[in-house]
Amino acid sequence: MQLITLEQFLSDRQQEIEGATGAFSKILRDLSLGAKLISFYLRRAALSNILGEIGLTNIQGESVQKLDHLSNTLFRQLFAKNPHIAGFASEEDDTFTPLSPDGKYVILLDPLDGSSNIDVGVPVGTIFSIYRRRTPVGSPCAETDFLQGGRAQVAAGYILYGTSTLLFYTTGKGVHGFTLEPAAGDFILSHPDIKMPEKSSYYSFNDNQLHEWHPALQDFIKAFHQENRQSSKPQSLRYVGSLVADFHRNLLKGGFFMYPGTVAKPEGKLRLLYEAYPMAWLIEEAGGAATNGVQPILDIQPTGLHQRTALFLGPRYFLEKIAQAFQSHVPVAKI
Ligand code: AFP
Repeated sequence: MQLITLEQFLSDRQQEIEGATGAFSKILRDLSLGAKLISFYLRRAALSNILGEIGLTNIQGESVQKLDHLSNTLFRQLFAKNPHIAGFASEEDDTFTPLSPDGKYVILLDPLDGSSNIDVGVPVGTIFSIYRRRTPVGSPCAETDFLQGGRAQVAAGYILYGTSTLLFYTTGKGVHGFTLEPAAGDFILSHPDIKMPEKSSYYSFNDNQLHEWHPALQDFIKAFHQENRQSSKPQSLRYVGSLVADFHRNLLKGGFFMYPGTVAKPEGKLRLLYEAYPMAWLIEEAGGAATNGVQPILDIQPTGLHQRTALFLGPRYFLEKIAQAFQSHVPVAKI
């Protein structure tokens, strides 16, 4: 097996990004360093007294775990030293942090996604997305640099802290995956240019609010279960509750994930900028699709740093069926 490190891969592919000067590679290097450190902390978390809550609530109204705080602080410190990064926005912070005025890029991060799983040793992840800034280099960055829309991403990816530590990313030229070789301390190319299987093996969603979903989706899921039960190769339910883990499994094995909204709260739970945009780009690059039920996620215009969206990720044909179900549904009041 030919060993290609992330470092090597990045330097070979630097020209993929128009006008790249090595700045982008340096940002991915920071992300991979953060990943190695978080992976190390997670493995000995119970022994280092860093499990549990910190006693604060974040902008999302969720209680902050010690490891959420540690990961957010660690990445912020790494990015603050990188002259190429003009600003940083995190799911954990109320607003963005301006960094180097001379930086060309801004970075958005969900530093530890699935953190309610940390205390029970279930995989968690980091999700990132990188944009070229819109405001002039040499000035402090502004909120508009972070609200560019999913199609303006120049790189997006995730780190999965599971049985192995994996880093998957795209720059719009396929999805490439690397596995941390702990002895060498390097990420090694393990999944070049992966494509999502067209056929689903799994379906993943939390149905505790099923009775509050849009009636079209309730009907669709009922029909799906019926069809699935009659199939000679039925799909199985797999739901971890960490988006990175659920996404990663479905990407490699084929599957469909959804976190819909309810009639009362159609925007659901997941965050457009920190979770939906990066995962949407990755899945499109791997041959799948991402919508909010009807509209491609990457076409949604952002209005705020902490905006939420319903999220459906899976094979293209399946998401088309869901969109049709929503579009052809006759509201009860109109019958
Ligand atoms: P936490 O970071 O609060 O654990 O939330 C994780 C998450 O944002 C995403 O990773 C999961 O897919 C989703 O929420 C799980 O939400 P439910 O617990 O409501 O199913």
